[in-house]
Amino acid sequence: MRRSSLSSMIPFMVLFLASVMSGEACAHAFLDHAEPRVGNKVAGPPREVTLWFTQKLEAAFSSIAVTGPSGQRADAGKARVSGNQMSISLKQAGVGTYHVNWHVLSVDTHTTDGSFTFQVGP
Ligand SMILES: [Cu+2]
Repeated sequence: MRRSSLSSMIPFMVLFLASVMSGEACAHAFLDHAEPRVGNKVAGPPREVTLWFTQKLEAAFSSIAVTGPSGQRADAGKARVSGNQMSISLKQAGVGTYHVNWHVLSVDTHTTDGSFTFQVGP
């Protein structure tokens, strides 16, 4: 009885190992670079922020939120996705530190998120 229940589990163990191994091979969508560049300082407020990822994105489940120097929302609405690139327009929010928070679903069905800052000022 004990022996047969163990052998009946083997197909599931094989499936589990296969899914773990394929998960390791999966790249996810990580931030490759951004404009304005991560941690960088730009002279004037940019009209938009663009992020490039290591994989193509699913537009319906990918978003960016940008907050300006005084903590106010600085993005002007919905992010635009094209392939592995996502952009969002900015409102005029003055000089100081901007926080960019992103959340994406890549075409491999995995979600990733992260944040970075850039500075606006002389
Ligand atoms: Cu993935």
